[in-house]
Amino acid sequence: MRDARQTLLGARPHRRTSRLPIPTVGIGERDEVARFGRSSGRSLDPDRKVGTREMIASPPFGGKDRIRLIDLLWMFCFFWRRSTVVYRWNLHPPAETDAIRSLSEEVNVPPPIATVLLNRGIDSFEKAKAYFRPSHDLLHDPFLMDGMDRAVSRILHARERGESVLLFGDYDVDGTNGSAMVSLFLKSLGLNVLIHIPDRIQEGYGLSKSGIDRGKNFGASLLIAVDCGITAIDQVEYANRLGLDVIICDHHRPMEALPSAHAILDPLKPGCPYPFKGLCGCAVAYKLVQAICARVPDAPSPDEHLDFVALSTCADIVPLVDENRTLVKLGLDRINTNPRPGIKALINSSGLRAGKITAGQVVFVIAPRINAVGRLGDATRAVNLLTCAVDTEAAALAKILEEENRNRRKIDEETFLKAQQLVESCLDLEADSAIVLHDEQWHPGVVGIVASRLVEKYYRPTIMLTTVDGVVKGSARSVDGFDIYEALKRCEDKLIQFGGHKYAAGLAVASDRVDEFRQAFNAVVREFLPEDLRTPEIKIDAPLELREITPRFVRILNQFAPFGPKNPRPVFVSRNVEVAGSPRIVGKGHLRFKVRDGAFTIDAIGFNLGHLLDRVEPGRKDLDIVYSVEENEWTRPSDPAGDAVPRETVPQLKVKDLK
Ligand SMILES: [Mn+2]
Repeated sequence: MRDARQTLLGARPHRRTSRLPIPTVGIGERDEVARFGRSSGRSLDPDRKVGTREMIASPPFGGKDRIRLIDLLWMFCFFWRRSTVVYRWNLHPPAETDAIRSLSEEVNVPPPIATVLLNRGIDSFEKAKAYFRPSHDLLHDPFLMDGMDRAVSRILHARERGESVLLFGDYDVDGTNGSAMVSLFLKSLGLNVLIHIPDRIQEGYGLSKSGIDRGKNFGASLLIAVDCGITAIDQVEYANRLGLDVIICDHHRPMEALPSAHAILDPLKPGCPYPFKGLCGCAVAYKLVQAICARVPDAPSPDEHLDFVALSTCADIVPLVDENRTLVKLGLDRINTNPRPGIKALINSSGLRAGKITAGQVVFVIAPRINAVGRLGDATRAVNLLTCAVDTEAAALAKILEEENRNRRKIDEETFLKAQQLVESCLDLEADSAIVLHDEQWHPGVVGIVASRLVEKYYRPTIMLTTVDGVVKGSARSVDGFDIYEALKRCEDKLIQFGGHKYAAGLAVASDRVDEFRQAFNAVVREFLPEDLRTPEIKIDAPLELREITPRFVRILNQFAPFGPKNPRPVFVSRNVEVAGSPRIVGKGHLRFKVRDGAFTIDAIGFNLGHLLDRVEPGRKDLDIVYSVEENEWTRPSDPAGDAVPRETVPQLKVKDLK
């Protein structure tokens, strides 16, 4: 029962709307666009603004023209549909029935929830309690981190002697929050602090000699690096020569040789016995703060800095398990009950609702704003906001971030369109396993974000390169499961420099070796990217009958938050459900419909799934859907914004795919 109109609606190219904030990451961070957003398939004209309503309301063509148009649309639809990314549905192997039953009874949750818990390694009452009620006692002893003793003693020594400290942070959320936190903390101990955040374009990532010189002129005799430094062998040497001791708080992978720092805190350092390896840079610095507080009787509680740790942990896309989950939970509670002026201002200026901030909002709304200033200019502007103690000043500083984020989005959009043209015109999408693009004009601040968006769209390891001072530099982003750092390592002889993580890395190539590198990288990806990682996967926790979605079920599911990598929102599959009512397209290509199971009916929304409209035929009874359960909150439009407004929440299915 598809008429031309519905085919047209269904065939509309779709993409993530430009209004949705795009997560932004720098070197060494995992971008979660692919995880949170939808792959948009291969749209031919993504910025098509032809409103479907316009076309329906005024068909300017009749007779022959009309047939031809419909044919064209049909061909277009066929081509486009064929090239849409297809997902693998991967159902988690079911746990033992006995285990499900006993955990379900012990924790007093419905069996499907017990199944999800078991999938995540939570198999006892104690573990479930720790999971649902993360608290301070789950934080590890900071002194388990190798080098902690030396770091603490050196800082206390600096305090006694009234030394000045140079704080050297990275320009992303992790680095700026970490610097803001350590700076406020050291100042509260009475130390003199200068923060230096390197300029992304002039100085690049990590410790720089010019920054060290600045610290020397300030009179610093101690340098603390936050979220960088683990590979800065020459720079640490240089600082030592100038008479600065160095303490490194980092979480990036060390190389074989370590810098000659006074103390190195990095859970990934070989031999470091710290039990959790997934901390972000700011969290490593927080462990230092915690350790100092344990040694100084009059120190303020380290808790007041957990808001910084929560923002960094969410933004840096580290796994939200173990200690990270506790840090984020406690930090978000703080942001939601007692936010500091800078964070409050940022929440207000970005249009979020204070008191309800989630990990997802940090990733998609707050983090891009903090990152924007470092992408387009001086990231110290973010530190100034984060450390600001006065509400009115904070509001003015937050405006700057808002403005720069708008600028960043514009550049990002233009770069993406250009990159996309290059892919469509120069690349053989069948034969090329990877994408390596270079344009001298691209803004170095956005190449990482654009690489992520290309991964989302074309689903293959992607490198975006630009030219800075005659050197070709850029960012690499990977697909799920493929270690792009290792891939770059295999092309090491073609590179000047590279560094980062499994999913995101930075690199520099000599300008006359780009083609050579492109071929080498493509060959490595062709050889080492297994077939099953070439299409995106939807991980499904458990099958579910729709009628099991009771208000209590939804309440328990919400307690799985904060959600993030390694702790995603639970995903269920329901088979043979009935389509109820009349499915329709809403917004920019989103699919809205209802599904029914006996007498139970529930709303469903599929973001960017408008092209699947013809699969949800009204009355169809054998629809298979994969979804998470979320609450849709309604505010009556006539009510003024404010917390006293009565709001209704209705559970709905957020559909990820359907068959
Ligand atoms: Mn980091």
